Amino acid sequence: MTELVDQIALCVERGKVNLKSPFPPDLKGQKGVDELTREALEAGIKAQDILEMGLIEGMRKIGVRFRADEVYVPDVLMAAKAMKVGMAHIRPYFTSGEVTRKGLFIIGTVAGDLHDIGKNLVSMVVEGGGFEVVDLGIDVSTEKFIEALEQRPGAILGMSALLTTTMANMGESVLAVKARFPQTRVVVGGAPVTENFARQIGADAYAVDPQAAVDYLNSLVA
Ligand code: B1M
Repeated sequence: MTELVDQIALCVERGKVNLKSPFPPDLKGQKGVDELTREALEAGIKAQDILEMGLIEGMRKIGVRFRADEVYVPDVLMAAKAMKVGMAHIRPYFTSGEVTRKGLFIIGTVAGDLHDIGKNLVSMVVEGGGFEVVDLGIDVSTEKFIEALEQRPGAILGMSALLTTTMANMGESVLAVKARFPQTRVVVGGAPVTENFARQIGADAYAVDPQAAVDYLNSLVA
């Protein structure tokens, strides 16, 4: 069993989607996450174990390697694609309650800001980390963040900003969210954002990269 689950983790990390996928070239002609996840379920391995020790573990590894500059954005995108294919097989077990997610994460790029490449990476890696993710997209107003939290109380909130000009909007949104939902945890990130700035605007955490966001979320649900 461990071997099959380890193989799933490796295929997620390497972005090997299925037998037919030509990427990565050195795994051409080999099974990918699609076939291996199906086989693991058929072999009676618990969906929760496949999720945690296979799919999530693979995404964790790629997140750590991305942080270390050993891999780049396309590698994370391929890993997320492979993860998604595996998740499609696990999804029915969420519905039945046999598999549970760690928590709910709402994320958006703040008002006035259209940059979404980094935010999308965070979304994917957090989902790969075992959380349900609601992505509000770009140019998200304070009202939209608040509305999303009203609909999903208990969610953890993430905000991304890429412009020095929109960092101010991030500050306003955090302030308003905290006034309305003092118990909501807010994590912020994006190229111009710093630990110091996060503290100044009253955010609960600063994440330098997607894996740091996952680490923070894990610390909240541990
Ligand atoms: Co814009 N842009 N851009 N841009 N753009 C930057 C950010 C800029 C630094 C370029 C420059 O001048 N050197 C500059 C900002 C300068 C500043 O504010 N000091 C800039 C500017 C000025 C602008 C415009 C104003 C240009 C203009 O129109 N005159 C304009 C603004 C539009 C707007 O938002 N209102 C604009 C527009 C655009 C495009 C639309 C063309 C395009 C965005 C496309 C898209 O996102 N779909 C774009 C791009 C691509 C860039 C650069 C080149 C690349 C950004 C990127 O995607 N990086 C950027 C210059 C650069 O960074 N080299 C630039 C890759 C991505 C993986 O990294 O987003 O940092 P990043 O995300 C990282 C981390 O920051 C972190 O994790 C990610 C992975 O490690 N992270 C989080 C991000 N969010 C997080 C949230 C978390 C945790 C971690 O928790 C919640």
